[in-house]
Amino acid sequence: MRRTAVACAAVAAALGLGLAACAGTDHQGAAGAGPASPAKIAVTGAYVPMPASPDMAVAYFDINNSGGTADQLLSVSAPTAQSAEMDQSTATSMSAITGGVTVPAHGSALFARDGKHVMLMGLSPAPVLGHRIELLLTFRQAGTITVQATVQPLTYQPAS
Ligand SMILES: [Cu+2]
Repeated sequence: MRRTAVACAAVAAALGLGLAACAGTDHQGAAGAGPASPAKIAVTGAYVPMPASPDMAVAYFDINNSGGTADQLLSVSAPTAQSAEMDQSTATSMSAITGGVTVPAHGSALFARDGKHVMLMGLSPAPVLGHRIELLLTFRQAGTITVQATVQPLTYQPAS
């Protein structure tokens, strides 16, 4: 648990968020509250910066939960990639995310530059500018959601 808390703090700092964003499921079922509405997940703004190498790329997206129950992104895969892995970047390195990514009730989780990302390895066919790469995001509550990530120029910055 301690490791989780430390990693969570790092994520919050990297994203410029308060620690409240990492509260996860801790506050569910508060006394007096009715049954929470189920998690309702939407994934938007998915893109892949045009990679320097043809078979390895990074994917970013925003996950929003408009429901009253936290959800968790458990894994990501891509039909055109041999493997996909969720990673957390820090100032000096990156490491695989283990244990999933929590999407708080009425909250969001962002995969963005200098933060969380999905590594796509063994891509075939190679990414083509303007084409789309299909991603399958599997959530604990919401099940598997299919997302089309657009291949963008390397310097692309999403509108915030
Ligand atoms: Cu990575």
